Amino acid sequence: MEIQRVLMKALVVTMTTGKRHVIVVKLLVMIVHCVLILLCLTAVLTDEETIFILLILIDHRAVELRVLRGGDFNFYEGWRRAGSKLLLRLLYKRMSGITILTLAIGADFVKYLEKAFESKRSYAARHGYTYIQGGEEFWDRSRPIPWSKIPFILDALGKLPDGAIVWLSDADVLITNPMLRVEDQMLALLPEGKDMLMCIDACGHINSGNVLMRNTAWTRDYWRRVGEQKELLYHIWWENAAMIKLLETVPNDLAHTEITNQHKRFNAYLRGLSGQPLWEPGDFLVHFAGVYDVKEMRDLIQKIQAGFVPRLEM
Ligand SMILES: [Mn+2]
Repeated sequence: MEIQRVLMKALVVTMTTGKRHVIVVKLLVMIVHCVLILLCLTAVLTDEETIFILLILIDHRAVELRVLRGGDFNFYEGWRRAGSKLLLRLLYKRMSGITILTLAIGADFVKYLEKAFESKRSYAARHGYTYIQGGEEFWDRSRPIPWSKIPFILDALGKLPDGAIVWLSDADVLITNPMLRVEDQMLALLPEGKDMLMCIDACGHINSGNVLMRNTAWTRDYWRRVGEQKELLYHIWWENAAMIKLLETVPNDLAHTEITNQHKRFNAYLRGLSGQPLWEPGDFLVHFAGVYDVKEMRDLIQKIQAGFVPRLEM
């Protein structure tokens, strides 16, 4: 709030002095504008503050140009249009660069995991990510519920632009350190030429609970084919089993996928094989993989948020 007040004051000063044709004032105005633009490009301000400031800046420059050009209205309008277009492009880059997808189906599930969803909602707001929580509209009742992730993912990938970064995160995932960014915890591990990041978890398996993807033709096709693995419909790992099967049998799918063993960085557990690092306070998130009772998950969330470090039996 304090920063917003300072910015508003700076804007008022530039607005009222900008028309004086004094070179020093002009220079100061330019510097203030540059600082404001830099601020807008970082994540210090909320999206609303950013839009507000940039629109005023564009308008101010447009008015100034109009004065300089002797009231050429077309030029003024053209500048405004071009400025708004640039602004939208900049904001798009900042705001919708990363999308978090979480599917939550079932009244009990939604109720008992509310703190986990809230952790993602506030996490996304803090970093300017988009959080999309899918619900029963994606429920494919012909299959066990986890398979409904696929229509949910395909719907989101179909709407997002090519190249968008998407983090698919299970409902049983709690963000425990919101200061850490997806860019550092996950995106940094995904090489330029690959489209999907998964990890081998603390139990030694490739796990689909937290997956980072680029929205590409391959990614959309891969998920469509995951959904076609009907012989695995009742496998205890559901769609995770179908994902692994494709990675094991289709070399091109494996070539597009980065598999890391750094599970603690973005898919930490409360249990694992001996010697594997487990979730600790300060870690990015905790995933309650293999816990099938939602009340148990709720109790674990409460314990963790109260500062405890619970462990589960293998
Ligand atoms: Mn899970």
